[in-house]
Amino acid sequence: LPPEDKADKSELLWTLLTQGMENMDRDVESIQKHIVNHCQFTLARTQFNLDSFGLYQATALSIKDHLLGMWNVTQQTFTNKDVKRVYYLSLEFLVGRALQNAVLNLDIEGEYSQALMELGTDLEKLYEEEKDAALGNGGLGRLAACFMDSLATLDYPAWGYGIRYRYGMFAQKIVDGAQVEFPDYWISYLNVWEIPRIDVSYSVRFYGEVRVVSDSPRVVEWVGGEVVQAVAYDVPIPGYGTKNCINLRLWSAKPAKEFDLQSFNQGDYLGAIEDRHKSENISQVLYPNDNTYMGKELRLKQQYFFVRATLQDILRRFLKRPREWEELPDKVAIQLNDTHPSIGIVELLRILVDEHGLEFERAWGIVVKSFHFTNHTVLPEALEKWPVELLGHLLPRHLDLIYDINYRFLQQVQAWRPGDMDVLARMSLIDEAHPRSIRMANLAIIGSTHVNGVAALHTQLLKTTIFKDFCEFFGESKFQNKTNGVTPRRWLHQANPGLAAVITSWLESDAWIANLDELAGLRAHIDNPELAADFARVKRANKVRLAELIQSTNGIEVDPDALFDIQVKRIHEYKRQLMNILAVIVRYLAIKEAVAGGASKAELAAAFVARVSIFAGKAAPGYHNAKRIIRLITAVADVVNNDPDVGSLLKVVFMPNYNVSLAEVIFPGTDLSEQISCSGMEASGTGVGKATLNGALLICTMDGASIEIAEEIGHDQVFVFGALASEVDGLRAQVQFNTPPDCAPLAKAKAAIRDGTFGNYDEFPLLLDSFSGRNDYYLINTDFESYLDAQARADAVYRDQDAWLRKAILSTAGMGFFSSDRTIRQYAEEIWGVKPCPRE
Ligand code: CGF
Repeated sequence: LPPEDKADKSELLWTLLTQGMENMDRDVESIQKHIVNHCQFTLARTQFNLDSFGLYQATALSIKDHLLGMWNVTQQTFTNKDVKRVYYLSLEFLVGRALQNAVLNLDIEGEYSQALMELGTDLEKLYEEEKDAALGNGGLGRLAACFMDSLATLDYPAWGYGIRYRYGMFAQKIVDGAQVEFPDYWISYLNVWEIPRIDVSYSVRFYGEVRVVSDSPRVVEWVGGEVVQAVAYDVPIPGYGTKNCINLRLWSAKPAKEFDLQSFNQGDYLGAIEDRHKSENISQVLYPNDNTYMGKELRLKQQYFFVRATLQDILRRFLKRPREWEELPDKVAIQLNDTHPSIGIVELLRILVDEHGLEFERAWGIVVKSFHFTNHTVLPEALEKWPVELLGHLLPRHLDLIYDINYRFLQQVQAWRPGDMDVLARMSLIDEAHPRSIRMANLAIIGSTHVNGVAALHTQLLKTTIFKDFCEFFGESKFQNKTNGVTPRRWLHQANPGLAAVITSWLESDAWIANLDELAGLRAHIDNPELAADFARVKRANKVRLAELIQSTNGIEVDPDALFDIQVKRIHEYKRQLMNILAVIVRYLAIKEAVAGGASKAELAAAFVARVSIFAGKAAPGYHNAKRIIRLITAVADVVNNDPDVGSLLKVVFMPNYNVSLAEVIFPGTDLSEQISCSGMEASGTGVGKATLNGALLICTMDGASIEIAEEIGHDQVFVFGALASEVDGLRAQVQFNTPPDCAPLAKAKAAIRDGTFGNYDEFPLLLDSFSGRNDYYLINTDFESYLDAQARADAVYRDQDAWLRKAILSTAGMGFFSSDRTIRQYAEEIWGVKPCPRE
């Protein structure tokens, strides 16, 4: 709908705007003019000061213009057709770089390459100029980014909502072998992809008090406190093979006017400026914790700031036409990415009751029908709980409403299980233990229509363990599984152009890019040695590229013909990078023993498969054991890489600053992908999908998505080991009450650490103690020998390159199911009830 002051504008302006919505020419000459225009008139660069970064910016700006044309028509189509929309609410979007992704999705790489070549530069070089948008920690944030790509590609009427953090995920440097964090000021230069929407801004209140306006009917208002302003920044998200372009709206905190005026009027100029900074703090920094919850007030502020702005925006759009509130769930589906935005449930209730005068039960019915909730973890330490006092101080009206919701809910529970006080205590929104706190997962469950886990095992565990009571109370149909997927556009088409070309040529079509199930067609050629040769050639080239990167970042020379064994992900005890490095130590000691025993070079080569063990990942800054694990890896690397006895038989590399762009180089160069979490603890894992899609073989426990991947690609392709999730509790009890001694290889590896083989660092005894004997919560000792056995099986297959390549091809061929397109289609059909809406 046109703005109110349309009448002031001429018909001419209106006609031009309408015609001009999408008039971008795609020929080489027009592209060149467009880029140069941006150099001159947006960036004010001349031939004397135009550098590569400027050219990247101008190129990206010209691509953004293409996207905006598409974006405008897409949004107009959604509005005109008045379709049901889905809103994906996530405090994290780990997007990475955008230029190459947009160029490929628009299918305009050829034209841009030529245009830039004639201008004397190289498109590929410009790709490298872009900084990663790292507004996320790991799997959860990257999943949100993959989902945006799929939502756009499949033409769903969708929007993403998030926070425009000024500082994204910290940059990691390794200084003297240890992780050091540096701020990632990613928007320090013009962020070409975003459109600041000064016309879209909402106020958000914190603190203050609840005043009763009337008792019957009961009307209250929330007043006082402080108010900040949320300003929208829009990021266009293109799909592949479609002219739809959807929106990612990120909120930035700014001081609110009413707040400033007050201070200025009191003559406190400097105080007012200081307060401006305080409000801006809300969107300053992404909390760098993955799988652990941070009970900090600022974090809750971020969460509320985010949902308050988002819900106002959603409702404004909903109310553009006259409607009944009951229509909200027919027009709007809100997906909560974890509990982080779950205070939104209470906020929508508050808006309906306090601002629009709906009666509680009526409002609650509408709320529950509008929300859906994804859980990403069963780890108790990751489940968010906000102290009652903190929440009540920051959001006093919300605490009232939480008590109301809880009271009504517990009455139902009581009717369901009369007299069962334990079940009441477990299902209550309030944890009565000190300090009393609000269980956000319980709130998200009772405030949503659907709850889903992110892999089959994980969903099963939700239903039978942490959410068992709720599953029995609400019935199984509320709890669904939506196994995670990854977008084949970024993770194969973009990251691995060599393999993409091979696949396209063998399938005689590139339809797999939009329909990953097509990969299964590779199986028809499995016995053709030429396909294997193609796979081998591409893998080697990708390993050479990775080896060059290792040389330039780590200064370590690695042999591209060695087996590249890779574990890249957040550093966490349950993911067991520690078990991996301990096995590397075992291998190192075995090589040393063989050398000491007089083995010749030929004998060594016969006994050991040359390996490069590559690690990358960030540790949360306050997670000491994770940091100790990094320290151990770098210490082992120092010794192993400089030991002349070992030579190229074994290299250990810790690549610093793992991020999306680095992952795009690592996965295509992976031979063996380590997914070795203690069973039952990795909800899904998403790196596993990226590696397998790129033809890596899996060494894994039966955990998370690995289970389903093994089923799809065939168990023969996978090196499985370790305890099953169903055995873990029993084994832990055994470790506790009847602690077994360390198995021989583990004892040897530990002894080598203790005797200073890898240096005498204070951290090492602490690290060793943390998982020794009864402390072995992650079952390293229990699983160690079967892990070594799986590694030996991997070595044996690697020696037989034909067998290895066959497994690699079958791995890629079986990955159709793990496209995020499949996941999103399931969400759309089974949870949201939204339909594709290609633009007019
Ligand atoms: O979400 C995770 C990841 N660490 O971000 N969880 N959280 N929170 C899980 O641990 C992964 O297993 C999962 O793949 C990912 C996305 O669902």
